[in-house]
Amino acid sequence: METPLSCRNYIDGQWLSAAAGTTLESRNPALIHEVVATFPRSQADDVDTAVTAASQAYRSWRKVPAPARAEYVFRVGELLAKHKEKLAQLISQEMGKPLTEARGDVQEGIDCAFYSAGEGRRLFGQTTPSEMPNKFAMTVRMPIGVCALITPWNFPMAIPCWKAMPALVCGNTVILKPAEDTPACATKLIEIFAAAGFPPGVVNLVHGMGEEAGKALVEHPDINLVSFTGSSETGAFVGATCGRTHKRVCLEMGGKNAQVVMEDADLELALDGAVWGAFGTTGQRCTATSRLILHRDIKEKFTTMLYQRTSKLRLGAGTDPDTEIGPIINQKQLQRVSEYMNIAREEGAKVLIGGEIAREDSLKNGYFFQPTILDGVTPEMRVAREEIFGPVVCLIAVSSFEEAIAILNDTNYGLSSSVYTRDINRAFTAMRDIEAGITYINGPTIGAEVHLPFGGVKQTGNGHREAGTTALDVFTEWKSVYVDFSGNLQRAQIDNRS
Ligand code: UN1
Repeated sequence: METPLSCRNYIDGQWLSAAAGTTLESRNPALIHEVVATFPRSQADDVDTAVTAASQAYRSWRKVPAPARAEYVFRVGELLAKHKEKLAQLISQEMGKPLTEARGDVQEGIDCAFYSAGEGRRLFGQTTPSEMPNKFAMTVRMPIGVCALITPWNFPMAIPCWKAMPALVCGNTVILKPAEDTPACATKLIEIFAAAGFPPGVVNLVHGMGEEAGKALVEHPDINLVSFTGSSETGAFVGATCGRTHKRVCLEMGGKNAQVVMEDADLELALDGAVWGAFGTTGQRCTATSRLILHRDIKEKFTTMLYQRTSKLRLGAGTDPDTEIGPIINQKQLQRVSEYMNIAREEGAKVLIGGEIAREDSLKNGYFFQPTILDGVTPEMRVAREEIFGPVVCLIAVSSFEEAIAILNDTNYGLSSSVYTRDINRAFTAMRDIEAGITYINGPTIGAEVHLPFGGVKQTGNGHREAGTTALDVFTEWKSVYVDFSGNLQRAQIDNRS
């Protein structure tokens, strides 16, 4: 076993232990005896040091021209590309996803770097006429200040990148608080930011537990914005705290995403989409397909196809190139997925395949759960309504397109959605009527690209969209500027009226 990586916080350009000297450890979810990294268990005083550094750095960083700020981010993209393979290996080891997907995670960070860097030369505002003569009117974007970025373990490279990169280009300073399960990934990522040469205090990293370091960040009076991706429970706390302390907050939380397969669909294509959407990343994406809404005319055939494909999926460590399905992230999540199986059975759903923790010799030292299909699910069952975040998909039968869309929408969440059909009218109806932030036609619910807005409606989020140009609206404030060159006092609404 290799020596565990010793991770530190990164504050004001320096790698530091927690002031109290306490540490935590992360483990390989495929081999739970293997400690991947130790990392600081930071407390409120460590958070305060980071906030002070970030506030200080903000004063000058906001004045660095945006194209120059963007060049640092571009360099991060180049370095991520250079170290892509090594980073992907680490993601597989610490988070568990298969290498191909881990490479995708890093690639999403690279894409985000190059896309965000381009914004440094845009950051467009608008000019508009003034109602008064000899007066210009325009809008400009201003940074917000010190941003706390609280990120999950499922995309340990991509999600910190899609928050930090636009935030930095917009002129903010950032403090990343990554998930406790993937501190080594966060450390390697921030080493790359450090190597890109940002001035001290512009990019900071504070490790620790959500209820300690995370909470202290959200409550800190000098944090101006919190961007959070994670569970609905924690999101509710973050949102309430930011509401009380008047911080801007961007929340991206759960999903209960559905893929509809109509009777006119290309079933092979829909099958590929369903398997990837439901079991890719072991179902641990907020965009994962957790409901398959199947038209009755094809349900039996499609279920057989899905069963056969699912039965062949290879479970294993993400670092093994043959692995298709990696482990669940930790014991708590494994327990949660198992408990949903009991709930499903009690409610009358049928476990068609899977439904158990994998006990094979090669898997028993990790948190492996068999890919699972639940049949006979009805929309009111808890398994059809609550986010499971594991390799579990529920089959729901419908008799019409209208019924399919109604059931798809019958959820408190609204992140991703998908419809497989060859009927263009149905495709456009779906686009109009589905209540979700993302709709795919003839594609799976996962796989969003960084240059389009990402986020959801209802309880998935709070109205913001990260990624795409809308990320700029998260990380900037608008200012309206009037320049009067008339040399007179011009009273709008008064002097230009008789
Ligand atoms: C997430 O699970 O929080 O669209 C993010 C996707 C990925 C991002 C998922 N690009 O599936």
